[in-house]
Amino acid sequence: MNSTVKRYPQNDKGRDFAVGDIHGCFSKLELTLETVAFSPSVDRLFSVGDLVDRGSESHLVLDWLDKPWFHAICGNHDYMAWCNALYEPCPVDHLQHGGEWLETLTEFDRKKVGERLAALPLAIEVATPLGSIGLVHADCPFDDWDNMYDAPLPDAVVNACLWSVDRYQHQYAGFIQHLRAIVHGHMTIPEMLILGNAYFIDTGGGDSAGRFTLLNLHTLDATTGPGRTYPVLSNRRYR
Ligand SMILES: [Mn+2]
Repeated sequence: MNSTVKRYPQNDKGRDFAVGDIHGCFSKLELTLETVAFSPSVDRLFSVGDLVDRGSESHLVLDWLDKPWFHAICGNHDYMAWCNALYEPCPVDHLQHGGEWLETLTEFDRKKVGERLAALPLAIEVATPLGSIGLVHADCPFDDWDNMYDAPLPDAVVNACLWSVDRYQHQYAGFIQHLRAIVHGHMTIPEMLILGNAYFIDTGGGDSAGRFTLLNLHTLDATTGPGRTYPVLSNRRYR
């Protein structure tokens, strides 16, 4: 697991957007990018992880990771997928979480997918004119972002970053210091939710029942793409 924070310098030429869990719905993501007139020559798109599983276009993930304007962190599904792809032990059964697409790949492509997803960083930090913005898939188990630079991060911290639902479930609104905002996916909700300086932006774009939210990292304004408003589910823990 690549448990590092990857840093990106400020984008002075265009806009930066973050998007929630994609889950192999890349065509729908393209339609969503059209709604903000996304310009690949100057704009950048940052994914909060869960690029693959469940959706029908997971096999396109390598094409997307090759795009120079597209940057992603590792989500719990990307983690399950690379463990499965590289025949590494995994705490959960990937096949029961939408991983059957891997079985359709050639052994060559399966290895490439595994290596590429295994290289995704656990976190990203993007410089913006008003301060740095962090991206972590599920939760940042610290009150101070600087702790993410401790190396090596304990397994419990890595697991929380990938899987935790604590901040959301407790509606914990504490601020993470040394960061303008942090962006999470993982919890699929009808509308973007802000707790302290944490922005939960997964509005189910990676599901036929939802739509993508694009968060502009310079303005922190959110734009929703085509699709329906994801329903309120009382028993859904995480995806
Ligand atoms: Mn997730």
